[in-house]
Amino acid sequence: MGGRKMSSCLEEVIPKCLLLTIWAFLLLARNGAEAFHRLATTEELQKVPPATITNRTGFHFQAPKNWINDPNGPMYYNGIYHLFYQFNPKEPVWGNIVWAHSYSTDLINWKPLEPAIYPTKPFDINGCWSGSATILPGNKPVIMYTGIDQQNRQVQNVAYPKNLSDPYLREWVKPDYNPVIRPEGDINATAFRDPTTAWYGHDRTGVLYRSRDFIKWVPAKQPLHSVKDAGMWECPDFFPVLMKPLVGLDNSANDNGLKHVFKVSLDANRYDYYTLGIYDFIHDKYVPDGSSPDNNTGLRFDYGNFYASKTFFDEGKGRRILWGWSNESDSIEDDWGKGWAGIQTIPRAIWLDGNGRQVVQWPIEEVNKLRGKRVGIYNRSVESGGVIEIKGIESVQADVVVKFDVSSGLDKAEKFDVAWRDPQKLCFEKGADAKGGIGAFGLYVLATDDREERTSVFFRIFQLGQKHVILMCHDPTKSSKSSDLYKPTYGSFVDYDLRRSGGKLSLRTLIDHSVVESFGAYGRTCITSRIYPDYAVGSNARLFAFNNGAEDVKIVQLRAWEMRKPLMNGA
Ligand code: DQQ
Repeated sequence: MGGRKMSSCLEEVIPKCLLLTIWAFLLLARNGAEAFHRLATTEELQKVPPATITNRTGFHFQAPKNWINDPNGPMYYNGIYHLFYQFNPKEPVWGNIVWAHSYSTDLINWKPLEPAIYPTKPFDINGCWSGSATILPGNKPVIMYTGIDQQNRQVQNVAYPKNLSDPYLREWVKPDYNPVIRPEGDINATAFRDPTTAWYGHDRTGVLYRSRDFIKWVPAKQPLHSVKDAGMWECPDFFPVLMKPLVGLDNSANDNGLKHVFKVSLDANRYDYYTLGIYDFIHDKYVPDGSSPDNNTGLRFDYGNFYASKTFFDEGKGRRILWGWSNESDSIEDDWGKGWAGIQTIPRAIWLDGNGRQVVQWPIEEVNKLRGKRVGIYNRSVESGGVIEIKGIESVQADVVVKFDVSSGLDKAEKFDVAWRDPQKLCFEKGADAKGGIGAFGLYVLATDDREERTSVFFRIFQLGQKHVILMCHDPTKSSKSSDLYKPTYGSFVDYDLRRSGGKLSLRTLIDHSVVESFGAYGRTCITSRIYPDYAVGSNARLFAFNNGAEDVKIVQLRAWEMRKPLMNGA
C-alpha cells in the first residue's frame, strides 16, 4: 500500500499506469499447496480446546485462539493501522483460511474486528490466501488477494471497503467481476499467488500485470525479476529504501538511483531472502546490485523463525514497517493442546544501512511504551567464564538492551577459517559453551536458576587478516527439557566494522515467553526463535549475562525492562 497516496501523484502521471506485481511461480511442482496447507481430520477437530496460556506470548501480535500465519495487507489509513492475517477460525492448524482483521492506533495495542474477507464466492470458495493493500487515487484502499476458486485454481481478486466513512473499515465487498487476474497460458494454477502492493509505473512498461483502474489487468511479457531454479517464491515484496535511519518511502517513490529491496519468501526452506538493487522504471526491470547472492545463501531479514513477511509505508510517521510471521516450533499435538499457533514478530522500522549493503531493522518506538520496571548494569567486566544475573525484574516478558565492549581483547580473537561458510552450522558446532578467544558472550534468557534450562543469545568474534568477523547466534538446544521439540540453532555473520565502533557491539533482545527476538549491532542482524521452557516460566524465568571466551568482555551498559501486556485482540 502506498502511504503517500497515489492520488497525490495522479496529476504528474496521467499517462502512466498503476502497476501491480503478480508473481507466477512456474517452478513449483504440480502440487502447489505446500505441506502445512492441510485440513484437519475429524478426530483432530474434536480435540480443539479453549486457548490455554501455555507459553503464550504477552506483547507479540496474536489471535485469541487458533491458527495464524502470514501478515496480510498491513496499512495506515486515516490515522488507523490495519493488520489482516491468515487465520483459521476453527482450529489451531492451517486450514479454512480467512483474512482476520485487527486495528490499532499505535501498532502495539490491537482490537479485533470480524474477518474482512472469507470464502463466499466461486472465485474464493476454497480459500482466501495472502495479498496486499494499496491506497488508490481518491484515498481509497483496495485489497488484492489470492482466492482459491471452485476448480482449486489460484486467482487474484479485489475487495473494497463497503463504507469509507467507517473508521475501522469493517466490511469489505468483493465485486462480482472478480477474479481480475486468472492463471492463463503456461502458468501453474496451483502456484500463482500472493499479489504485492501496487505502485505507479511508467507507461512503456512491458512487465508484470498493469492496470489503469485496478479492474482490467494486462499480463506482462517478462517478469520484474527472475532467478533460475529458485523454487517457488511466495509473498514477494518490493519497495524503495533510504539510507536515513527510521525513514521510509511510499512504494511509488522512484527517483533515479533509489535503492529498492526485492524480497521473496522461499518455499523450499521457508526463509525470507532479499536483495538490494535498482529499479529501472523505464523498462520495469529490477536489477540486483550484486552486493549479495540472489539465492538461498543471500541476505535475510531475519536468520531465525520468520516467514511470509510484508512491509507497508506508514504515512503517519514517514517510515516503512516490516511484519513477519513466526510459526510455532513445537509439535502439532502441542498446538492442539494449547489451542493456538503462530504469532507476528514485533513490527520493525526498516531502512538502508549506511554501508549500502544491507537493511537495518529496529523495533518500532511504540514498543517502548510497554516498558515497566527497569534494572541496569554499567561498566562491569564479565570475566572469562563469568556469569552475572540480572536481577530485579520479571524477565519472562522483557526488553534487554546491552552494549558490550570487546576492544581490550580484539587482538586475541580466534583466527577465522575461510572454510566456515555457513554461520548457522558454525553456531551449532561451537554452541555457547566452546571457549573462543572472544566469546561466546551474550545473554542466557528464559533460564532457570541453575541455567540447566536456557536459551543462549550470543556473539563470537574472529580475526580475518586486519578485520574481524562477528558471528551472532541463538542456541535453544537447552531451552526446554522436552527432547522431541524442534530446537534449531540459528546464526549469521554480522556485517559491522568492530574497529570503527571502537570494539563496541550492541544487542537488543525482546523476550516474550515463547519467543526470543534479537537485534545485533543496532539491527543489522536479526534472529527470532520460538522456544517452550518447562521450568523457566512465569516468575521462575531468569536472565543472565555470560562470557565463555578466554578474554574478558565489558558491559558498558545493560538495561532491562519488564514489559507490560498490551491489548491483544481481546485475549
Ligand atoms: N500462505 C498463504 C499463501 C502463501 C503462504 C496461505 C505463505 O498465500 O503463499 O495461507 O505462508
